[in-house]
Parts: sequence; C-alpha cells; structure tokens
Amino acid sequence: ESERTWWKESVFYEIYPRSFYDSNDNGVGDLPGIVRKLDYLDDLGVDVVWLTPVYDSPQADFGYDIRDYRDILDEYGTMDDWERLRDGLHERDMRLVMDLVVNHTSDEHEWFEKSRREVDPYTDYYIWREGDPEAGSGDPYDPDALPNNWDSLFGGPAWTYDERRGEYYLHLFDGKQPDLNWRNPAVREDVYGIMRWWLDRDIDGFRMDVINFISKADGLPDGDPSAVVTGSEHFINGPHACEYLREMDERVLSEYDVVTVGEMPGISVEDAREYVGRDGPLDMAFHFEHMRLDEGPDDPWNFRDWSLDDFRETFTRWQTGLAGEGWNALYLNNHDQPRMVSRFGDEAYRVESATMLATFLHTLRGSPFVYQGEEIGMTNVPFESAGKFVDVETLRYVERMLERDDVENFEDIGDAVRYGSRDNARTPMQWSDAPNAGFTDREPWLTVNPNYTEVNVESARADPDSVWHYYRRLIDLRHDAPVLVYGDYEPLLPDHPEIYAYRRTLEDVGALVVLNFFDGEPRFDLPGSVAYDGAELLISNYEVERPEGPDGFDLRPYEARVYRLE
Ligand code: ISL
Repeated sequence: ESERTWWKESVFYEIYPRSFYDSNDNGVGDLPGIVRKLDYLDDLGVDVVWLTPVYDSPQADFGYDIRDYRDILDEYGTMDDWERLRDGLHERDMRLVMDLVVNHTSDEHEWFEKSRREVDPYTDYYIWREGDPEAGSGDPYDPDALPNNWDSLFGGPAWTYDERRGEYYLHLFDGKQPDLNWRNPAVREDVYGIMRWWLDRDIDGFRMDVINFISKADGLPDGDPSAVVTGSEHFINGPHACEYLREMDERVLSEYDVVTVGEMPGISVEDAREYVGRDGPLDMAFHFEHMRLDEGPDDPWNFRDWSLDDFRETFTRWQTGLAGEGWNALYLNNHDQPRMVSRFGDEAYRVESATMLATFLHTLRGSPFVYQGEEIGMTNVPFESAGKFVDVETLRYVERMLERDDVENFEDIGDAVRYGSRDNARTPMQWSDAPNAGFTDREPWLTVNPNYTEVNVESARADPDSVWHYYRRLIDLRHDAPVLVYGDYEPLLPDHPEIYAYRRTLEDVGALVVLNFFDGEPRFDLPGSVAYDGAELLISNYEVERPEGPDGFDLRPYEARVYRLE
C-alpha cells in the first residue's frame, strides 16, 4: 500500500549476536556486548535493530533451533540484559525486532520431548508418520521405508526415525529441528502465546523465519524428484500458509503497532502480493530471487556468474510488482549469504563496490536491511581448510560431497564452499586492528577474517572516505529525502551491459540514480526523458567535477551517483 508509516522510513540493521561483540571474553558475542555498542548503532543512524535468535537453544543451527522461547541462551546473557538492550535502543529512538522461529523447534524443546513420548496434548505437535510398510526389509533405516521422498534443505532426507516413538518425524532443516504441526490448533495457540509474551515486553516487531513453509500439502505426497529440493512444491506456500498468517494477524498482530517481515524462500511477486499486499497479513517479505542468480539451476552450490540483465530484471519486477500494492524488504546479504562485496561487487575495488551497492540498497522503493559488517565493507573469508567451517548447512554439504566417487578431497569443492558458505557472513565483527579484530580477548568461536587489520570499524571511522562514513551519509540522505523512500521507480537504459540507472519520482520531485556495476569506465548517456538541467548531486562515491557535458558523463569503476531532479 502507499500509506506512510515509520517502518517504511526506517533503515534496519541485522545483528547476529554470536559474532557482534564479546563482553565477557569467552569467544562468543553476547547481549551486554550489543549494549556496549548502542552508541555505535546510533552514530551510524539506523532506526531498527533485528536481532537473530538469542533464545535458549542447543545451537545446532546457532539459535534457529529453539529449546525455550521464553528464555535467553546462557552464553548470551539474561532477560535483564535483554531488557537493558531493549531500553537502550528505545532511549536512543531505535526499535527492536525479534526473530520468530516457529516453523520448527529444537528436538530438545519440551514439546518435542513430550511428543516423542506421546504425552498429550503434545502427541500431534509435530509431523509424525509411520514408514512405508511396503518397503519390505522392515528396517526403519532403509531409505525406501521413509514416509515420502522429501529432502531437507540442508541435504539428505527430511525424515528421521525416532526409536522411542517408533515413527519418523519431519524436519525441513536439520534433524535437530523438527517441524511443528500447524494443522493442530493447539500449536497455533501456543505460538500466539509466545508472540504475545514478547510483544507485551514492548518489542517493535518480528522477523519470521521461513514462515511460508508452515503449511504442508494434504497427505504429504511425494515430490517431483527432479526439483532442486525434492518435495518443496508441497511445503513452500502450502495450502494454509496465508490462512494461518491471517489468523495470527487477527488474533495477535492487529493489537500491536509493530512491523512484521516474513522470510519467504521461493516466493514470486504474485505470492508476495498475497502475503504483504493491500490486505495481506504481513508488512514485508524477504524474497530470494536475486540470491539465486549465481546459483546453478540444479545445484545451488554449483555457482556461476550472475548477469546484470537478470539482476536488473529481477529488481525491476519486484519494484514495479509491489508498487502501490506492498512494500519491499531490501537486502544484498544477511547471516545466510556470502558477503555482498565478494558476490555482487569486487574485492579489488572493495570500497568503491561496497559504496555503489550501498547506494543501490538505499535508493530503491522499500526498506533497506543492512547486515552487520556490511557498513565497513566486510568481505568473504579465505578459510584455510575444511576444519575452519562450523555451519551445519556447510558441514552437511561437505560430508555429502566427500561420499561421492568424483570428489577426492575437500579442495575439489573448496572454491564453491569458500564462496557460498554461510560462515562467510558469520565471522566476528571487525572492530579494530587489535588481536581477534577487537571482538574478543579469547579464541573466537569462528575464524576472524585476516583482513581485519585493514577492514575494521576503528580505521573506517577515522577515515572520512570510508565505507562507514558513506553509509552514515546515505542513511541521513534517505531520512531527508522522501522521494527515495516513497517515490515511484522507473528503470532507465534497460539494456545497458554495465550501468544500472533508474529514476524515482514523488509528486514534483525526482531522483536520478546512476550505478556502474563493473570495473570499466562506461559513458552514461542521459536519456532524453530526464530533465537534468539544474540537477543537484545528492551523494556520490567519487569526487565529481562540475560542470559536465549536458547530455551525459563518464563513469569510473563502480561509480555511484544520485541526483535530485526538479
Ligand atoms: O541459508 C540458505 C542458503 O544458504 C537458505 O537455504 C536458508 O536455509 C533459508 O533461507 C532459511 O533460513 C532461515 O531458516 C533456517 C536457518 O538456518 C537460517 O539461518 C534462517 O535464516 C532454519 O531455521
């Protein structure tokens, strides 16, 4: 919709607490560590902090496997620490969004412990099935005996046999993350209870983990075996997903002034209109179409080059597809994705490409989500060996590949793993050039990127030309220029092989955004439709000498410019 609200005007900042700042020197980031960095966030100018899960959890998926929704992980601190964080944000006029992970729980959650033992009312809290009796061998570990052919998103079957109950349970992610049975009204009621518990503690919204996976097709039929993830057509945007979210909205969300962002792998613009359109139950959705552009069509780990044509086409489709209908959640990296500089930019032009991509992120219609470290141009990590990775998705992939005859050792797949592993995003935040990047005094839980001696907050803040200062100016600019928030989006030069340019328009104010996505020096020819006379340069990542020719200008590698048009 086109109504004006606070969350559309906000810049969001995602914190992965494990890697943000370690206050007690045990090698793991924590809540008091974030509290110490509140002034840092305030100085940067962001409006909303999204905290990835900090709840009690055995950490099989670093918090996306929750054991107790109403408690904080000991390593991260206490509820009192959490309250100090919330209050510290609110005192600085920032808001706090919590992660809601309710497609699945940990297998150590009390509900699952009871469900395995068939203790009512928990017997049907999860998705239990008997094996296929036709399978013959009678061995529950025989792959033919599984209830259906669905894959886990982390690889391998989506079913694990539980000896205690003598049945299989469904897990779309790791075996330690059993899927909740949303068909059971008691499950939904308990989820709403958890939400109210946090909302009553004065949070400002939820980011909802894989929330379009909560409804599974009737009868859990076999999936098309040629799909990248077998079974996905039966659980992505399942038959009741929207209905459950509407119920959640009516019963809970509508009573609070909060923002909701659904993480929704596999959604199209049309799907998004249902979830976040005019009457949709949620405010924004993270889609993944731009995250697929460099993944192989059959194997996501088989990376290939992305093309500017596809990139522009994807963003344009979402910009125009939600115009007047819904609101985009804009991101180029997060805790699950490679670093944007190493993916859509260029490490050889680290500062130029980080600031160009930042300009893109902050000048589209939607709310920008900045991921920790992005604001100093952090990059992917040159992991020394297989032993340096800790992420469950990465480890499972490496395990599976090493079982294959055509893979002899880790280095056969090393490039793909180094490029695509989620651990790239999760190495400690680089605060200074002190040992361990000033993140901790102890051995950190995950390798520090060796480039911390050069890429760190302290040196970035001391250098007016740094990525950090550019983000700060860009965030200010977005706060001061409603055209960049609400303006219509219109692509210019739709076929240019190197330049991505567009115009934003709000009533009689326009903005022209010109981005050189590569290391060449193409000429930007001003389209006839753009009235450039009197244009005012709002921000750029290079010095711009005026005046230039009236009908265009030459760009330098990864140059970005934003003009205000009258
Ligand atoms: O990470 C991915 C690609 O590398 C995705 O497949 C990811 O698993 C998917 O986007 C869902 O992510 C969310 O749910 C997962 C959790 O591991 C992720 O960290 C979380 O963001 C399961 O809870």
